[in-house]
Amino acid sequence: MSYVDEVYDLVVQKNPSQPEFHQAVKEVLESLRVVIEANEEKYRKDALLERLVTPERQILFRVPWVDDKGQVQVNNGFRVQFNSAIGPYKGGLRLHPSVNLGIIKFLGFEQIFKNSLTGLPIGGGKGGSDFDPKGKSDREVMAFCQSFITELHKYIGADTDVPAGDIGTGAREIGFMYGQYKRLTGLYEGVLTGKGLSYGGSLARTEATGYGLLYLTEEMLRCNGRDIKNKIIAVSGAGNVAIYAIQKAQQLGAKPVTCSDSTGWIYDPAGIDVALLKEVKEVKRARLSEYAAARSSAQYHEKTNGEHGVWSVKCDIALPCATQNELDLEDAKALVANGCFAVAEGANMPTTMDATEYFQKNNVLFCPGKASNAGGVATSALEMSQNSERLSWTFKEVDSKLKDIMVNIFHSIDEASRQYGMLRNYVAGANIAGFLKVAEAMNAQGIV
Ligand code: NDP
Ligand code: 2IT
Repeated sequence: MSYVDEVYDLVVQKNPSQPEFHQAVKEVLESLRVVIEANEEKYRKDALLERLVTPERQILFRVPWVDDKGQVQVNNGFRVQFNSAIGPYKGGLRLHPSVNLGIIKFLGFEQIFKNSLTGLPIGGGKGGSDFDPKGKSDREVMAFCQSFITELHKYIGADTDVPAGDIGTGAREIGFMYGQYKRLTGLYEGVLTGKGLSYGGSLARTEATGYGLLYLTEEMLRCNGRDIKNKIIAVSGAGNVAIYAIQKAQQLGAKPVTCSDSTGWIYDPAGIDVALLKEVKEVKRARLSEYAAARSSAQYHEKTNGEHGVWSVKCDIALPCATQNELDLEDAKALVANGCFAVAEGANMPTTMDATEYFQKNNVLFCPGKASNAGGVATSALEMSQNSERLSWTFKEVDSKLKDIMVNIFHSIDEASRQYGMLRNYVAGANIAGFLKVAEAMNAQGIV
């Protein structure tokens, strides 16, 4: 059996009931097959792949907090410090009832390669909890965040592990966590990113993932003889990534016509009204039905299982920006039949493996999240730099660095796909380019 297959089997055996983690590992290992098989003996002797798929450290903890009725609640807390070969662990904290160890491990594993692609010195990590911030009062969210950090603060720090936002963790949650970290340690340091601008946050971090997604998409299209102007875009999600993806798409002259949340989706043929969307989701934290109620051009559809949702709309480009495995083979078929020619992932692993293969077979330009959504973590790394030098850069400065990083990422994945004879396979290009740097660093640092 080949080394790649052996290691994949081992991952399935040693990590039962973690299908998302298996899926993320499978996708990466399949891409690496050509690289590993060219030098199989050395990789096997060094157990490089076994070390790559095994987190350096996993921290699992209890998070007790008191709700507004005086009832004690208990959640599970997680931080997976996956790989520190190229820098301190870096990655977000997800707060969502679906969070379990397998989800955090898939996200942490993806983060290793994503962070490597940014060209910045950051290792891979991820964390979170099965706490659901939806419907909780600000005081309850604060109580949870303080309890979460009371335990986690022992394991993080500006030079060791720097968490940030993800699903359910935005500026409010980062603020509560930062305050508690500072209180416990007495340190005013860049231990979290995505901070508010008044206490060490970076301009453009809020916008970074969505903007970065569009910078990369624009470059991918340009290099394939296409133009983003006037293109119809289907976007899923209505959170941090989706909102700023929609905003930048409009600035680049395209027309996003959809968005979605966990309860339903919007088709707005006149183009999404970003100010209204922000009001509904960022300010009121309400459902998308309120968007439709305030805008006559918009149609609201309740979420129903088995229907294609936003992927049923005729579009040129699809940007999945909500969650993992939200775009399956049937959705991919509907998109291709409707003329969609490019897909770039804003979320982490939103496209199932068979849907990805279907896009590739049908010559749809497909960019995986670890490349196309890397703008968020890249700008987090820029926030770390600003915190270290105790300075803050202008919006223009950060945004222009972000754009350069995204354009460079596209070229490095394109180059890797060519070098290994898989032209336009950006999945393979991203996995290989991300892996080579991490493998070299691991190799140089010996057996650790
Ligand atoms: P938010 O919490 O801001 O928004 C998430 C959006 O997706 C919400 O509209 C939410 O609906 C919807 N959603 C979440 N889970 C589900 C689900 N199970 N079914 C249907 N809809 C769902 O998160 P982000 O925008 O930050 O994150 C979105 C994706 O992007 C995630 O995959 C995340 O890992 C990834 N990502 C985020 C980065 C960042 O900087 N924030 C960076 C790189 C990737 P509702 O409004 O009802 O909650
Ligand atoms: O998935 C991701 O890259 C993020 N949620 C952002 C992580 C970060 O450290 O900014």
